[in-house]
Amino acid sequence: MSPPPDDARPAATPPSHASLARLRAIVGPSGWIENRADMVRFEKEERGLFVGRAAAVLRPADVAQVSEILAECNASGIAVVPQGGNTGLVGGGIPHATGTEIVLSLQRLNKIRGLDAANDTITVEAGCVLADIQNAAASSDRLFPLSLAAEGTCQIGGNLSTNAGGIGVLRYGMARDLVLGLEVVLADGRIWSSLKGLRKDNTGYDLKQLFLGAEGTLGIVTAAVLKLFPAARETQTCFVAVPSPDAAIELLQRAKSQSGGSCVAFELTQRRLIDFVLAHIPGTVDPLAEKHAWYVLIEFASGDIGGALKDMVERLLERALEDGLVLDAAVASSDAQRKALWKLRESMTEAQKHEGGSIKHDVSVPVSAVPAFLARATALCEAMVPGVRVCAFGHAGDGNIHFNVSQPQGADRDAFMALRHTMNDAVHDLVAELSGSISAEHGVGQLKRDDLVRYKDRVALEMMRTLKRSFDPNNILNPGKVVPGID
Ligand code: 2HG
Ligand code: ZN
Repeated sequence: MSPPPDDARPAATPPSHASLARLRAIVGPSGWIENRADMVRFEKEERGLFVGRAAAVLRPADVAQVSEILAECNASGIAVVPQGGNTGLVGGGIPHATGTEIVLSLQRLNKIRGLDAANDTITVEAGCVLADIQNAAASSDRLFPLSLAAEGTCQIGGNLSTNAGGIGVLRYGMARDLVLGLEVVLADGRIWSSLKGLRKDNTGYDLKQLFLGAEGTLGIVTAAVLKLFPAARETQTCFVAVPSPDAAIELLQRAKSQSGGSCVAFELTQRRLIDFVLAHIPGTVDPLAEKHAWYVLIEFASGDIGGALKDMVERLLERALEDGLVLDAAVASSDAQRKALWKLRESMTEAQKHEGGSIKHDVSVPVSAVPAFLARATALCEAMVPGVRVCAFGHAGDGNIHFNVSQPQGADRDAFMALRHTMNDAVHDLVAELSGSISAEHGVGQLKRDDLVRYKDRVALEMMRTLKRSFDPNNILNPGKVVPGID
């Protein structure tokens, strides 16, 4: 099916010298980058899959400057590509190759505006690095639970704009579930300031949800009020060998029902990822003496320090071992051991880069369908390209699998990557058959925009286009991203 025709929104035009001069005057010399060498890092994603060209990179110092920039761009028809830590994987923060768009980096809006411990909230600006927010929460004996491998670099504005997931979704939900209030600059420069820390507010539409996961196509998130949770007093982290994905899902059910809500992470991986990590990431060690086909990294956390959590985990693993759901397990007995277990998991993306081309699928299916998905998707890809090395891992506790496929050893990288679309379509068709989603947590960006036509409900797409046109009639906000049929 081809995308519906563009209904003639005005295309973004190259900025005139006069517009560029006005934009430069808004941000001043410290917020303006125009020379090629300094712009390059804002124009490409780390994997090199998306490489664009910007007319200029603007680094505003505050929300007032963001507002002035958008007012100018809206009046002059200049397209704006908002960007956070540039750790995305779908080309959402990368300008097109036309050189007509400006990149709007939010990195200088990096203040923590306040923390209300009694209300369990923190108010942060879009450019705050995720790890800095976690640390600020921890220093007030609180937890900000959004956690993902890029947390030392990614920025909260990007996390919210892509509705990031990560390892804590099972217990705490996605980024959109962690937001109580937002400050957003609209396409025409108006500032919508709704930085309330309320858990109950039934005064009509929940407008903030429109901007969460919208990848900057409806407005630019400049600040947010985020939920905090009690800090954990005791943590149990287990690296568990299981005979199959079916056993893993059965173990998940037991972990959830027997742990009184303390199961915070449940990450599944096949052995190949562990081999890749051990081969390429210095300082990593295999936690178990023997090799097994599948593993889960499970973490439990509790506010209680009485040892009950440890006892519960021991009982759970013992019974699962007796019942054949678990083959072997290592439980971290120190913070250093815990970190070593998580390092294995967090290094998986990096380790795959050393094994040549990788065709990625960030997909979700109902948790109950994870084993069937893994078996069928593996068979499908192995039949399509004999010798491919399936690297399936991810957040099985919430049904999100990173089904990445590494090229056969010694194969030509470009020839393998040329199969990307064919393989994506086959895997995504299977995901659709299993009532899943073709983008679980990495977003849509440029990569999956046109795939939405094939997989997303027609009425849903019509509503998305209606929203886009009404919030951004001149199509200046991240054009060509997320919403198919509006260019
Ligand atoms: C993770 O869970 C990230 O580690 C990246 O979402 C997944 O490499 C990937 O495809
Ligand atoms: Zn992930």
